[in-house]
Amino acid sequence: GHRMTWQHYHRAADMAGWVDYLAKTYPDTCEAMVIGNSLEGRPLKVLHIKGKAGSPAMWIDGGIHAREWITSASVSYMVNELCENRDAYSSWLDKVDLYVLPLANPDGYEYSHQSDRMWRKNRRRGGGCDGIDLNRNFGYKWGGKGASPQPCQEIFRGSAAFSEPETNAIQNFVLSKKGSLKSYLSFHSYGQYVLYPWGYDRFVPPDHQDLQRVGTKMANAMRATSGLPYTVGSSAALLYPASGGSDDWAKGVAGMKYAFTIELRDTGRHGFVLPSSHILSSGKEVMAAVRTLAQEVALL
Ligand code: 0X9
Ligand code: ZN
Repeated sequence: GHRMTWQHYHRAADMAGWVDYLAKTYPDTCEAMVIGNSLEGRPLKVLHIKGKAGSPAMWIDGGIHAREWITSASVSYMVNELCENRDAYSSWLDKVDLYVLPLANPDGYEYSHQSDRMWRKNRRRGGGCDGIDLNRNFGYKWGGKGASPQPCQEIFRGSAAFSEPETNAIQNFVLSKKGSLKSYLSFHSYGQYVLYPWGYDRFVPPDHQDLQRVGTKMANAMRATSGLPYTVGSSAALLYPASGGSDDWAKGVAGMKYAFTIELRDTGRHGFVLPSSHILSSGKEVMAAVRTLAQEVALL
């Protein structure tokens, strides 16, 4: 059969094949869906981990930024664990529907394996420079602070909101489930932060106290598994203003109360080039964060 190890980082085709394997092996609880294709034609594979009928739903993604390998590996670890050992998690897993996209930017991810380890954007071909920052391409306050109109910048926003097939596929899928989706959780690296909107500027939404409370619970749960500290706060205040992010769109347009970006480890020693020996322990942190958020979503 198919086996995934957590000793090293896997390639895009491997990760997609293995989402299919989980769905085939656990058809009652885990379902594979293709929500679209990347620019270069790679499938955007979502694993639906089913709860009881009518449960509130959660969206989770990793790998929006190509070089942030730990995010896709950790999210993959989580879906593997939940599908293979479902009974151990049924106390909370029964109460939510999870839709998980471990690799949102497969083209960029492959490019970061084959050509440029520090690649961030997707692989849209441009006149002078290639690539669009998918986390500046979502359609809430698109083109505002911290996003560039210049193709050669790392934070190039693209020609219009949702101009890219990767962001557009997420938009279409999320909007098609607008009634049931209650949370949006995007995994990035690095820095060890739990971030909530807004990212576009230094304001907070009216329910920011709920976001701070749930964010703190997630950070505490992550720390309880690994000992690593995570700092909680609103994006623009804690990091920098950056508009067109997935989390802002999830809250501002798609109407999800709990929108978070979690920046996984580390705090800069290795940065984006985190050794693969961290996959297992980072995956357990991701599990803890998702479990904590699921318990809150179940209460909504
Ligand atoms: O700048 C980003 O897109 C994220 N940091 S990263 O180092 N992974 O690139 C932070 C995004 C926070 N959310 C928003 N600004 N909306
Ligand atoms: Zn990122």
